[in-house]
Amino acid sequence: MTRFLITSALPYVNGVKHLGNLAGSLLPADIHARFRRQTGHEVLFVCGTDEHGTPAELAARAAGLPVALYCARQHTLQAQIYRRFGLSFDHFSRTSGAANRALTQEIFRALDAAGFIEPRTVRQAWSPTDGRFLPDRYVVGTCPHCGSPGARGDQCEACTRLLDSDELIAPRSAISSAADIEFRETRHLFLKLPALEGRLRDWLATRRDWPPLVRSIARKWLDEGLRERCITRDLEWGVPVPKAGFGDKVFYVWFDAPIGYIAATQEARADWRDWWQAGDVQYLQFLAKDNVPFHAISFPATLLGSGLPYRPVDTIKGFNWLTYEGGKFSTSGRRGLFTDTALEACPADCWRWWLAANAPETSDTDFTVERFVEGVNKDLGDVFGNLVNRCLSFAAARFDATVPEPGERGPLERQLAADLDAHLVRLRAHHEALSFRKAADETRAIWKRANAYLSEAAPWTAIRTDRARAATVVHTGLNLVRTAALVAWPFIPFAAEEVLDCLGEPVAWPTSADALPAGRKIRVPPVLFPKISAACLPPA
Ligand code: B3M
Ligand code: ZN
Repeated sequence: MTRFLITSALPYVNGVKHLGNLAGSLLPADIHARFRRQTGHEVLFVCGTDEHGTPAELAARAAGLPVALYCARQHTLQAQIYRRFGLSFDHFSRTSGAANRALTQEIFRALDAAGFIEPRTVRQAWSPTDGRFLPDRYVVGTCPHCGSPGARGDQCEACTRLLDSDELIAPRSAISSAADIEFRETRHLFLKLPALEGRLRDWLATRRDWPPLVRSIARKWLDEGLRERCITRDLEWGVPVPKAGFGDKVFYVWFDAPIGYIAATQEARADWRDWWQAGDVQYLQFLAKDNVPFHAISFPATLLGSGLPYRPVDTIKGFNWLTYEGGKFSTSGRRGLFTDTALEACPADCWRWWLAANAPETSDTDFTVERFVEGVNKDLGDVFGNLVNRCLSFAAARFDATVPEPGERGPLERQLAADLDAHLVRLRAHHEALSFRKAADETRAIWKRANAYLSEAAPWTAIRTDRARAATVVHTGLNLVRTAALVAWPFIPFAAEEVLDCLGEPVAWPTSADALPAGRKIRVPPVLFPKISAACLPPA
């Protein structure tokens, strides 16, 4: 038995997340955690809100709340939504917690003592009106490249070019709108990534099985040459920098956020060291492709450079983008479907299924209402729901809602068992390979195989002439429903548990062998997946 430490990228605290955030990290991490638990492994699945940085400060300001209170509320809101989506975190933490502060400072001190931190003087925007230095995102102005008036000091959203705040034309403060910006010299701390390049390359060479998307992004960063990265910011909200002369600064959000994975474990478990420092753990991270450099390069470099015995990641599963009706999801522009509205429109299982079956793995996936409605109605309504319903209703009507005693199995049952064995081997391999689309395809194939058996064996016909044969088919069919629900469980846990409950069965990994004892009482669930239509969803 291997132990699995599983993390999903920590969603930014500012605002309810959209379906893209769910599809590209939270959901696949949950599906994998469920699969590993189901196959008998010990799993620790942690996540949390990423609460520091300028976006949180700015959003709190816009909401008219102190940033700590704003974060606390948004954390609770997100945690509730994820629970309703069935995300089975062992712990959902906050990077603004005491554990993360202490760990971040500990790791920083170790890096500093090892000589990997360098103070540097930089020119930075200063606002006399606000009486403070402005981090890049606090400076807005006209983009020097495309002339867009709303560019930020780190990036122009209109043309996506990365910027430095002193390149902006007519810069203003995002806090006060004051235009009297000056550029002054100030001292910041830099992580000497180039000095860690050798260790990073050696370590990366041992990560042989990374998916191509992740490997190529990591290699590109290395080959373009690592640069020293500034890890401090002039903000009040964040982890204070424990170094003389830098007491008025905090760490850059991307420095403390991944350390939050360790802090979350510390909060969750007294034996947290066993997860981060012992040998028998596989550590898997799930994240979208824009987060790969931070997880494949800067966080491992931070840990390696610190010399502290924290485990760098074993496997990173990166995802491409989910797009929305042909364009980008945008949190700031409120474009796309958001997790709270999605839950009001359809049950969590519908979203989970579609987003996993269409996971943006090898390329981007376009979400359209039409494709969603069609996919959900077909797979969950016509295939899975129909299988469960026709089999359980028939058993209820003709066998007194009791698992019948089977007679001798015929060629149909023998072929079915052989097919199921092959399906289950493939399904397991796809889950182990973190191939979510293939795992969903295989799951659907099992549901279809079960339906095909029932249609062929036709207990509703057999019962007219041969009750014993009908009993064998119904017995086989009920076991098939169990198998169908068990393979469904990582994807659609709510419906799967409802079905298993009707059969009186716990969650387990299925085999082709029959499990239901003759004589057990069963129940018929209400229609699991009533048809949905485009009218259920908010208009694009
Ligand atoms: N909050 C970015 C994101 O959600 C960031 C991830 C942090 S993971 C340590 O895309
Ligand atoms: Zn621009």
